Amino acid sequence: MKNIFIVAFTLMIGGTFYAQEKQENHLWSSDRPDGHAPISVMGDHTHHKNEWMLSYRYMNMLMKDLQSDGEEINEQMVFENYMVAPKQMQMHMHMLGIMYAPSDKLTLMTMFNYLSNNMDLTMRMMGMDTDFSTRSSGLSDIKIAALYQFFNKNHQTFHGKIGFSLPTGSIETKDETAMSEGNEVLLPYPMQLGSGSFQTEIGLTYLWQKTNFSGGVQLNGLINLHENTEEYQTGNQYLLTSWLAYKTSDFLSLSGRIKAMSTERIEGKHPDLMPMMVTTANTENSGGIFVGYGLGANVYLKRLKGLRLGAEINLPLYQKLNGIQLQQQRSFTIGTQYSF
Ligand SMILES: [Cu+2]
Repeated sequence: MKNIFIVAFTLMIGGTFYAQEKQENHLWSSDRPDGHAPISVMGDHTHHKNEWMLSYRYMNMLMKDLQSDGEEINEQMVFENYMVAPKQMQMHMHMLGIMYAPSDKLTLMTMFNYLSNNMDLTMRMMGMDTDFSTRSSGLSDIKIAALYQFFNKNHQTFHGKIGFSLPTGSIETKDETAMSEGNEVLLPYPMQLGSGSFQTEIGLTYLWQKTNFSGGVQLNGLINLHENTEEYQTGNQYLLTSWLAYKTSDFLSLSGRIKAMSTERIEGKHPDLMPMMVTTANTENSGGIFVGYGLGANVYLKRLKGLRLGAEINLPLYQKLNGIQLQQQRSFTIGTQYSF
């Protein structure tokens, strides 16, 4: 009789452990190279209680070749209505991120971005072309956010994001232009470092895992809460992205991603910017739809306490931009993440 009790008790304890282990085995886990999304995706994962993460990313984006409402055009057509045509723009961004989880459900994050922009333009006056460049650099808008995990079971997890973007980036950046006769003048909208407005960011992320594959879907909205001090507000932005990753080993995964982004036009106008001067100073030429794809790789060095390296290249598939704008070409992101 005593033995039966011991056997039953052992089975019960064993069963409980088994059930617990089984449940743990069914959790979605970040403990693999594809446990983080491709490096260009933000707020894709949550952390365990008391875990910190530091991250650094560098992004480089090139914009080149003009289009007008989806149709490719040349400079000649720009000069019919404007004095200056943009030729190309390069954006470099350094992103420093901090994440901390006060609980398994809640993760807090903040991100500091340092931006530097470079635009090459051509001025046509009385049939004479003059090429020139403008530059801007500095701190961009600081972002803070909270991620809340709604569930984690069956190798799937789902979390929401609510965040704010603080108007720390300058909207008064100046530089010399071909027309400014040596004076520094206000640069057009795309060369400014911030939005000038408090913005709210709302996002939803769904993640799933199989033995060698994983993937995710993220929906994000960035919404301006008010007009800035210069009587305009940048366009609200909506992003939908989905990725698939293949885990080649315990330390390397490869990923493919699609991304669709819709940006609204700038509302209002800065009183000091003259829309006839250059296409980028006219708010009609802002916002649009961009669809692209990304190819990436994640490296996970578990022996170095979970140090990660990631790289992703993004290329356009389709873009229909409002008015006359430079088209987005390739962009490239590399980064590292360290959890402790
Ligand atoms: Cu993290």
